[in-house]
Amino acid sequence: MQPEYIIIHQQVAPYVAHIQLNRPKELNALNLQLMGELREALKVLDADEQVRVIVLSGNEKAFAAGADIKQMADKTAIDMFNVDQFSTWDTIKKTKKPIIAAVSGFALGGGCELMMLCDMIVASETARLGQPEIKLGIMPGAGGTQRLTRAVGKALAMEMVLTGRLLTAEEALQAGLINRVVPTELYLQEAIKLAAATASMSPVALKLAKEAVLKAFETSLEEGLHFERKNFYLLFASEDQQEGMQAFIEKRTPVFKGK
Ligand code: DAK
Repeated sequence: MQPEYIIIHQQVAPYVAHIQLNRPKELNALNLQLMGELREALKVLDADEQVRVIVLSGNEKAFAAGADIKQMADKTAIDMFNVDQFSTWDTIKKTKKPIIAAVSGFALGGGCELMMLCDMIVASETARLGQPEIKLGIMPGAGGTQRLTRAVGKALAMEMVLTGRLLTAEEALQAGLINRVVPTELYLQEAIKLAAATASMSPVALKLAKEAVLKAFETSLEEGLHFERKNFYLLFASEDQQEGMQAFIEKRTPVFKGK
């Protein structure tokens, strides 16, 4: 069945797919259906050999203005527990291929958390990022207190989470939350360019390298280094390692197969 709230663009560059959140009237508020469609699309693209990197965007006005407040407003704790949205978020988190967020306009609450689940972030100069849940009498629930704090440090994370203050794109860049800020008319193009450069690498090395970087947030240095070493050795079992090194020696561009 065709998804209603997302659009999937295949091969926007070699080996790059683009998922666009598409609930523009509601500023891409993340209702359950949209999140389910996103989860399923990512599962399919993660298994597709023609895709090595995924770009995730909204539109110029909004990446996503958060979880759908109207859908949540009358829910009880048990309703929330029974719906178990976390399994959807966990599935998204488990995507092995790199995801690059192309962010313009609002990325708020769950939208900011979704952005932070991505591996690199290209923002337009009009982007406004933050965790305004406190203004609704709640707090971030999908990683906002943890990933934001790890990215920007305690002082700024506390200010954002406790007062709901939004960051400009430039502030987010200075704080280390995002990779780059570009003029609004270029944000998607630049994200696709970054995705294409990434997709020209060995897909098997990309997945193992992504896994190792993410491990840094979950382990001690010693365990992380041990994990890195295992993934490093594993790549020497790949054809792509032989191709990459041979191509260097022969002064040509490598042709990676993901094997
Ligand atoms: N939910 C539902 N509708 C939203 C929305 C949202 N988050 N954000 C905007 N809209 C709707 C507006 O209601 C309006 O609809 P109509 O009134 O036209 O029907 C339409 O989008 C356009 O919005 P505005 O008229 O408000 O547009 P403005 O340009 O004036 O303002 C704004 C833009 C982004 C400043 C404003 O819309 C706003 O403050 N929006 C709410 C931002 C927010 O508070 N976000 C955090 C939501 S709480 C979880 C995972 C995650 C979460 C929870 C649980 N689990 C895994 C369990 C996350 C929670 C959140 O994100």
